[in-house]
Amino acid sequence: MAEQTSYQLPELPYDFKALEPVISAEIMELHYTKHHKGYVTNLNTALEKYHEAESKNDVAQMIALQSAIKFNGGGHINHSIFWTILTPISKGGGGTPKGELAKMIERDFGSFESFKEKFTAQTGAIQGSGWGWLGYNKGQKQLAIATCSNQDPLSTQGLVPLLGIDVWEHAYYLQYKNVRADYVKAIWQIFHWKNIEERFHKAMGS
Ligand code: MN3
Repeated sequence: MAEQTSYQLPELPYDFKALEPVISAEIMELHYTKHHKGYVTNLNTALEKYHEAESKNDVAQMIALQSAIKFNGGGHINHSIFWTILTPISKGGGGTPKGELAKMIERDFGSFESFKEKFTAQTGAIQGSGWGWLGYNKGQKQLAIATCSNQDPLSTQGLVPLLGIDVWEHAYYLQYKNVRADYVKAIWQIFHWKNIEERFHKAMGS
């Protein structure tokens, strides 16, 4: 069998309780050690089966595995971004973006407040499980707010992900119960704008 890369759960850049009071330690621990780890494990299993099917020229089986690869691969990509665009309040979480990203948000949404309002409204309105994103459109050289269902990665909409909010119930229910709006409102206190600005510069440059 051909050599195959196995995906790993990335290290969490802070401990489980570090994002309190916005996200509880209990949610963080389950979210990271159960949910994200599950996507990684299932992605590796699906890819292993895929490579096996490929080696047998079993196209039907290759097609059958695509939804598992999309779902678990998307879950791995999305959560790997999510952990790094958040940071504890004590380490500088929250506030507003600076520099070129701040200017582009003003250009494309009118103001930071207006961006925040639109982003919060669209993300809060996602039906069922999904993600709300701020993405960069390289072709049009502009920012866009987008929502994705399930674990579809933002690249499926032709955008580079800069900032995302996981609105699956596993991300907030133990703490915020059914009130997704409170979670989506509170999470602005822990956005790691420095990381988001770095993603933006990388997206513009490449
Ligand atoms: Mn999640």
